[in-house]
Amino acid sequence: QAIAILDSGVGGLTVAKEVMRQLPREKIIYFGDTARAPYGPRTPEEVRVFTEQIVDYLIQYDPKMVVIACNTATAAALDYISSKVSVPVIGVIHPGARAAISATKSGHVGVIGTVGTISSGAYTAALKQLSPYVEVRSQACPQLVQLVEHGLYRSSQSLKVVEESLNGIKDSPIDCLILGCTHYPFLMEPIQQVMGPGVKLISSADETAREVSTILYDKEQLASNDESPVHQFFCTGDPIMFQRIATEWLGDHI
Ligand code: DGN
Repeated sequence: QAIAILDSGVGGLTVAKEVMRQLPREKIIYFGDTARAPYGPRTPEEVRVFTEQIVDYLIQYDPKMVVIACNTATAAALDYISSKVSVPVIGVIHPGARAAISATKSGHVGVIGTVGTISSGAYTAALKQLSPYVEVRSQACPQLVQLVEHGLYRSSQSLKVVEESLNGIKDSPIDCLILGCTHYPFLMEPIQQVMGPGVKLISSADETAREVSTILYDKEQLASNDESPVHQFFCTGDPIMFQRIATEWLGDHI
């Protein structure tokens, strides 16, 4: 049985890569809804419907768990999807919030994400639930996802777009910044350059992969095969662009 991982596009590959690193025996079925990305500007209802369609598709493959590797879809649909399917379903917001709370020293945490994620207030709620006195500064960065979906994250244009997008948060007194969109780790370098060395960037990928591992361990469902698993990838848009980005990011031909 595989672990199903889904996103609006290539962003969830940042989570898939970490799951592959921490759990190399696990088979992954990845779904990127590239034809309908970005999800950020869509209404929560629409994102919920799309997420449900993808999960219904993936459930045919009988996965042992589902990872909603998209913050926008986590904010809009995690509770609904969890109540619908019988296997464990996890999102990326709580793992990201946990990682930030353990990293911050000053208690001032920044969050960047899509319009959908930031306006849902899901990060602020998750952070305050863990640590009531944490100060949260949030900023929506709607331009960044398309940079990644179009394969332009290594282009000279990306630093300029990142600089503009972070204008509202770069001078705030935070000591860590949650990359609250799974596409953003593709832009780790320009984001770090703009924020400066004093701000630690938090990707929810590591912590999410750890949660996958804990759940499978507790349920005694960790894979025990000796041969390397063969992963499967699905996308709804241009498969050539998806394959190019996935191959580059995962460092392995897919
Ligand atoms: N990668 C997704 C997220 O984490 O929110 C969303 C990107 C998008 O579709 N806008």
